[in-house]
Amino acid sequence: MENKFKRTLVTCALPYANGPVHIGHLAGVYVPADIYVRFLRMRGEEVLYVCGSDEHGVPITIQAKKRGCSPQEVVDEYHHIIDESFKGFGINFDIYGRTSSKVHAENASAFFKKLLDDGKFITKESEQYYDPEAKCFLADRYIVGTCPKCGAEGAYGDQCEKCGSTLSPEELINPKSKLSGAEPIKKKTTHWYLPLQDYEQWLREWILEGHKEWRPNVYGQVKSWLDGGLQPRAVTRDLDWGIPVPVEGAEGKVLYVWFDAPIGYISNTMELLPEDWEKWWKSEETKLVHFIGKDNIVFHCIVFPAMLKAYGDGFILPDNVPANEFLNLEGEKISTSRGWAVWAHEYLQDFPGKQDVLRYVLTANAPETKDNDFSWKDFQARNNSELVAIFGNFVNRAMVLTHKYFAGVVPPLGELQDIDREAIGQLPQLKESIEQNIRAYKFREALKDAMNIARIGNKYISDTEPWKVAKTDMDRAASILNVCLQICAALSTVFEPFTPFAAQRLRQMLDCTLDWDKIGSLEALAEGHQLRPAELLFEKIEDAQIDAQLARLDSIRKAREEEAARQAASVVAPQKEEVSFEDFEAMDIRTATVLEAERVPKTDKLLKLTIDTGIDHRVIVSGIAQYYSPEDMVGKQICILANLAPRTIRGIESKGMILMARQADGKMRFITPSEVLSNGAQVG
Ligand code: B3M
Ligand code: ZN
Repeated sequence: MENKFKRTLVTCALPYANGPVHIGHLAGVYVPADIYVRFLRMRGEEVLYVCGSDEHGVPITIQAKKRGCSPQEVVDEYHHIIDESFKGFGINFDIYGRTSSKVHAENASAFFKKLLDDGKFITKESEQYYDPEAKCFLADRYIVGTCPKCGAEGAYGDQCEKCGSTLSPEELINPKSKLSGAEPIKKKTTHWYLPLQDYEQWLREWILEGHKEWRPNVYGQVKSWLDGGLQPRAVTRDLDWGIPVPVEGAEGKVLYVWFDAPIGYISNTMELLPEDWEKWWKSEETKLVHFIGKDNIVFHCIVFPAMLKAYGDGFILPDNVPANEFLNLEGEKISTSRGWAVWAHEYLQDFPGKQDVLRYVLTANAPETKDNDFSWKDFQARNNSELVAIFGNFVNRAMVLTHKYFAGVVPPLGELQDIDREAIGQLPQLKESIEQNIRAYKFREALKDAMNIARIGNKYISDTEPWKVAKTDMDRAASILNVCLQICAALSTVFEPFTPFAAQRLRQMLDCTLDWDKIGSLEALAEGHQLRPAELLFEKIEDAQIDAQLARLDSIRKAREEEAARQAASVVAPQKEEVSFEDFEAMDIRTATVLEAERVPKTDKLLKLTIDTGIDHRVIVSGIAQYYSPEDMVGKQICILANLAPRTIRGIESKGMILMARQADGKMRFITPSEVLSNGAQVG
């Protein structure tokens, strides 16, 4: 570790307690953070690992309203589910706190108060939407209307989920309050703002000059925010869920969730270490690293640092913010509201004991530099052809053969041959590369290095064939298996950050401990050391399990398509221009019965219908073959416009038109009287 630092404080974005966490969260934030923390700990460094639930914010209040319960009940439920999911994946924070805690309320409130007293805020009066029926101001999410960009109904005041546009409530067409359905009115309100523009120069120097090593996506986002010019940012809201603004007369106002949440990192540290927390937050010897997703970059690189800078008092700033891009699922954006996700807690139920597989796949495929895709087929392939066929297979062969020929005792190492030296000789460099990559937050690369050690082992045992050698030369077989077991020991250490459950099982089998220094040496396991029985490290994942997951996603996709079709069908065309009674009277609409029907040759759409109009038998050509077959039509009573000027269609004279109703999704049906009437009855 750079000698400037003595310890590392790792924070993970606080998940909103309004839903469970899914693979996007795991891949973006928690698995990489966990790899980093496990690695540093394995190297004997002092690390504090802090997370917790983010329990404020408008979506939580919306969900509570929907369910008819209190916001506290919503966050209690999800706090628990999320906490359990993390533990299930071996992500063991030193503290998993909550922003609804008393410690946090006091800390965030005091933080605000100090900034206020030190004159770090400005206040501004603005006009905001207010619900005159519910008698409260409306957060952007509480206002819905027609999207000005794509025309979709139900767009929110901050975003249209249909076309993805970012909106402001003023842009919505026909805005309505989600609370009461009332049309919102504009009302004046006062809020506190942090004048971010005052920190612009300082941010430029600190990040753009001082942290060119940050990931390009993070650095680039920061640069474009700074180049765009910073604006004062409101740190309070009119809302009844959150930490009350500690100012007299500010009833009905709370701290904005993005003001209180990052302070939550500090509060959670205080809760864990009431006496000792400042050592982690106010010492230049602490390296602070924020693991987050890309949508949180501005808050962690601009807003929170500006808050800490404004506060002063020795708070440190992040040394790095390794934000990931997004993970898609089967080619589509993960969406909590549409259910398009793989939930962490469901995975743990569906794939018991296979936490490592998901950790492995999410790391191998991590969206470190660009958005990436998770697919179940890839998940299965990586398990079956990498974890099982390479890592697991190598370890299993080495263990089983040692038990078979040497009663599970590490056999003696004889004179080394070139092939042995070559295999073992590659390990120190890979070990070095793993370390460098992890310290540079390149976890995909680090995992590749680790997997390469398994590949080396697997190739070595295949090339040396100790099961054959044992028939003629037991001493040589002993040497080969000794080398194999040294590689197994290396694997049990290098995989600790990535697949901690398997790594631990492997150490149990080998009866060894984590030992970074011994990787690549021939002394990780001493001759004569007794091994425990061999167990399989990984198991094949069968098609049936994958098919079940795909079927679940398919049903979500179908349900969504059906819903979209229903929505499209429910759109109603606007009323046409006014007509006079005489115009209507001029149309001769009457009942008729279809006598004969046939397709018009060489067309897809046309039927030739012979009908009894009560006046005559005549032919009408109608474009309804997509909706009705000739058999469907014969005998049906319909309505026609009888006096439409005749037209010749495909050489057939058509006299009149069948009345059809057309839905917005294109579906058409003919109009029929509610009971059979005599033909030629006039409609009007
Ligand atoms: N609650 C996570 C999110 O945007 C957000 C992070 C807060 S970290 C201080 O999903
Ligand atoms: Zn839109």
